[in-house]
Amino acid sequence: MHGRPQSQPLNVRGFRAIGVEVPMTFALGTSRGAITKAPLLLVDLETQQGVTGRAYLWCYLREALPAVASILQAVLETVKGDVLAPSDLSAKLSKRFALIGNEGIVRMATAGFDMAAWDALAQSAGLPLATMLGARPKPIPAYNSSGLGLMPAERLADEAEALLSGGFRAVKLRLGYPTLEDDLLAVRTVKKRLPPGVALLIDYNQALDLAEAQRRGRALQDEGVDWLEEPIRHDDYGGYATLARELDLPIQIGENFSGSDDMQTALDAGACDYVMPDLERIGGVTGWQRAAALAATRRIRMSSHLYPEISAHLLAATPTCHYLEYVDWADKILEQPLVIEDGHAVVPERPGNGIAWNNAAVERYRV
Ligand code: SMN
Ligand code: MG
Repeated sequence: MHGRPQSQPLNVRGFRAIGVEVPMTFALGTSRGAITKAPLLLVDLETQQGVTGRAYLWCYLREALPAVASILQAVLETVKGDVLAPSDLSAKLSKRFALIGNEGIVRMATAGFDMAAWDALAQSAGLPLATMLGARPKPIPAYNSSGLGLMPAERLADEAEALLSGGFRAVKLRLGYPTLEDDLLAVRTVKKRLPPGVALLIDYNQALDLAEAQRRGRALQDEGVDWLEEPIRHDDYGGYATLARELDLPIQIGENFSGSDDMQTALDAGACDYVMPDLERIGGVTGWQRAAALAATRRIRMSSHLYPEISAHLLAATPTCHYLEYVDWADKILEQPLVIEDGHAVVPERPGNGIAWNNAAVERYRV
């Protein structure tokens, strides 16, 4: 025998889960309410061999942190001692949780386990996660989504400009103001300040009904925006199909796909032009790969939702890679935050997904 020693399988030993609330540089006003602090559950997956896999879960509400941590305990009871084989354990866990349902916080917990499991595997192989999935780390086009929430129009232009530092050539603006005229004012205010060639993406966070989405969509399609995200309730795929047929504006959905089955249903319905799955809802790295395969066979452009650190690795291995959604919301608790260069995410070359905690910051923001 020559070359490297054979790698050992890893076995699940336990979890550490710590809830933090990290102040955000820019408050995020959405049509569903404002967020000023990022409620993150930091997950350490310990293996019997001493390798620790890491991931964080964006929990939307502070109150969800202990709930997700508690489901992680039920995950542990199911997989403790098992060989760390994410696809196998994803099947085992979905069987275990079939009665409560593989949705919501159950899905978040199992996805967090899956993400951390892939990190541990990549670390033990000495490879960046992207390479474990078959790709070289490469620069991923990113848009800055860290701000531009709903706010008084006079503050929008300065914030749009601030979001361009790092060389971003795309930003996302939240809409869903009380009237179409307010939405148009926000778009025009931001467009006026953005240099030519910078893409503007708009996100309604499900604010409208179908008739109002048709009306606002028709008005917005002449404003030079590059996608229209979640104008109506996330699972109304019939309504989305109508919008996708009628509007010239590309329809973007996906942050609420619960597993790749939802994505398949949406694509079968002709609900959208682009997709943007969210790691904790699509089912972690394992679920993402299934979604990426669906997008590839249908030649649909695929972007990420949140989790820029892990998503960068995944998009490197996604054949129809479109945009990485960049947010800086975890930067303060990471030892090495994701680097943006010339508007692109730099996929780190270090083994694993590249996540390590800044322990002093974790103590400061712990809840
Ligand atoms: C969003 C993300 C996270 C919290 C609230 C809203 C938004 C997005 O839908 O796509 O960034
Ligand atoms: Mg969105």
